[in-house]
Amino acid sequence: TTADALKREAAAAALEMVANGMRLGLGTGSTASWFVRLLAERVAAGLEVVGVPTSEATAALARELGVPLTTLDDVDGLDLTVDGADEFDGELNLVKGGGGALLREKIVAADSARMVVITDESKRVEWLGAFPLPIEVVTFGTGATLRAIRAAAAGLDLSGSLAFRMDSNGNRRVTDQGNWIVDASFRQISAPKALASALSAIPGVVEHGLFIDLASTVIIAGRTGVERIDR
Ligand code: DER
Repeated sequence: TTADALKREAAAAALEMVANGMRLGLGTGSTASWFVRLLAERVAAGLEVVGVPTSEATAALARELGVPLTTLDDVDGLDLTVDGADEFDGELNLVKGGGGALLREKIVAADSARMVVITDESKRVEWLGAFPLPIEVVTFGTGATLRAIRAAAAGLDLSGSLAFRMDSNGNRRVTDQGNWIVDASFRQISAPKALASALSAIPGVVEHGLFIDLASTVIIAGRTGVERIDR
């Protein structure tokens, strides 16, 4: 499908930024999976890289395809993380977490010299927030955590419904790290930095999907070609 072709094109453009010997962060989601697949072809042809996966799903795909894996304990930081996004704005701030991997994705991205985000036009927004904001919460005391999220949002003139992410069995989705995810439908986040700080200050919030000042490049695959925006 065209959507798939656009994901593959964005992934291919990111692959051009990979040099021999690089230590890579491997993102999560359908676009990042294309990057892992194309990277695996280059590894099979002799490219020497190691990758830190941002989810068990990406780890399994990388292992299946023969991409050598390592951990953030075994390397002294990463050269480049390639990952997808659910939204990006004009300052290259992101909403991520649609695939439920936002905690490991942010840890890996933050330990990388550069973060390249591979997207298509559907992810470009003027204001973040049309995509419900994923917030990872510990499973203890979620009533208090949700009250605190509502209060923090209200303090920023935001309101919206909060819903636990559910799995296919109708249970609360459990992340790779054993936490739950609350999706917050804020609709339009006019002050993403302020919301990010307010959410991070809440005791039961482990992480949230606002990636502020982390992306160094966004690659956008469109019908007229591939656009690259550097921050
Ligand atoms: O969950 C995530 O953060 C993913 O990277 C998501 O934001 C993008 O997934 P997609 O490439 O399947 O749209």
